[in-house]
Amino acid sequence: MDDLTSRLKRCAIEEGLDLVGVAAAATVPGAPRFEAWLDAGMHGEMSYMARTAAIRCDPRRLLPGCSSVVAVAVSYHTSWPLSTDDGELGTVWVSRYAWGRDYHRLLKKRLLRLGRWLEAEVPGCSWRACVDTAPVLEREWAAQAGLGWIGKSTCLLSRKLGSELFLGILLTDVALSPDGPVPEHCGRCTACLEACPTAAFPEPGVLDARRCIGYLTVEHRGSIRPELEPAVSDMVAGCDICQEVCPWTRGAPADLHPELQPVPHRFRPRLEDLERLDEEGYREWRRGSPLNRIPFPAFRRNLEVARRNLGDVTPVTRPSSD
Ligand code: B12
Ligand code: SF4
Ligand code: SF4
Repeated sequence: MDDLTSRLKRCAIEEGLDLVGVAAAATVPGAPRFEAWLDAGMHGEMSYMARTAAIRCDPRRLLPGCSSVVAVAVSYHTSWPLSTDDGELGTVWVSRYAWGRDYHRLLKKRLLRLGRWLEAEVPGCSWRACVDTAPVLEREWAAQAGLGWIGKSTCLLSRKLGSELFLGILLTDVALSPDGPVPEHCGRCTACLEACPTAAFPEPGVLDARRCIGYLTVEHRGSIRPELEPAVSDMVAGCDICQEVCPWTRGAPADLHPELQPVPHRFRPRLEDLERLDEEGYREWRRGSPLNRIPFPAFRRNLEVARRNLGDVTPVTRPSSD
């Protein structure tokens, strides 16, 4: 590894990023898999995925002259209860990724500082920081950069940190020393495939987004198909099950970042309290989180599904007998 690459990696760790690796920019090896996924319509209503397919398959189309892809990850794994643990009666589940601060902003800020550091070292270089919303296949690049492997759950997993990771990418025209991919360590495990409540994996490593609760509660507009409703259970924003059952995630170190710890009102909120929120109240409830991808009507739909699944579970306050 050259000196610039090792200093860049040190800077990334000092900025609060847990994992960092480098890949050489090229057409992504998984491009045919991605195209097959689109052709099968598994992206559902996420038409932006198909619209930007060509750019997603080659980062040099996003940053002309791109030579290196720096992939970073931050762990959001916490020691707080699992979605399948018994919760207090009448409460619902908000996915772990939305408990703390918005990861888009958090990672972007850290990546922007990393980009500025690189620019100070190599004046005139070009770079671009991407978190989630840019047309980049982030998991693929994280795997190419050796951060971990792509598991049967389709998540990027690290032996050190499990899969509850937020990913970010820094594209640059600076030639850095690439890391190679690491071997996969799923072995014979199939826990994620078996645990998925909506059977969203047509085969290991392929996710039909149209069946995923992460899609149905966040990206999908309109009503949820009645046959999938019971499996959505009490989940009103995202789903954690395929990661919570993963042995690598279960054994991972927890609570690495105080800023990603749950704010109390997003950990197992009471359904009744959420049902009372008007649009303004909803905006306040989700403020600072990544939940702005769920518009109010879709959130109300999620609450209605949870209400049908939970039934009338509001605890009754009885007059005292003494
Ligand atoms: C669209 C999207 C979704 C969709 C579709 C998910 C999917 N699996 O495709 C929905 C809404 C369902 C979703 C759900 C979730 N998402 Co999402 N999502 C994205 C987004 C915007 C694009 C993903 C994408 O391109 N999908 C298309 C598929 C085909 O691509 P892919 O999964 O990356 O697979 C490629 C490679 O993995 C490769 N590949 C797969 N297997 C193998 C095996 C081998 C051997 C090889 C060589 C290659 C290979 O082939 C594919 C084509 O290149 C990314 C951000 C980004 N810009 O990348 C976040 C992202 C993938 N999501 C993320 C998260 C956290 C989630 C949720 C946990 C949120 C939640 N709690 O509800 C769930 C997890 C569900 C799951 N099991 O994947 C994280 C993933 C972190 C991680 N550790 O992997 C990302 C990276 C966002 C971020 N910046 O942190 N998501
Ligand atoms: S996030 Fe939930 S619904 Fe989606 S694939 Fe994983 S277990 Fe299945
Ligand atoms: S649960 Fe098992 S099969 Fe699924 S991603 Fe984790 S190790 Fe791989």
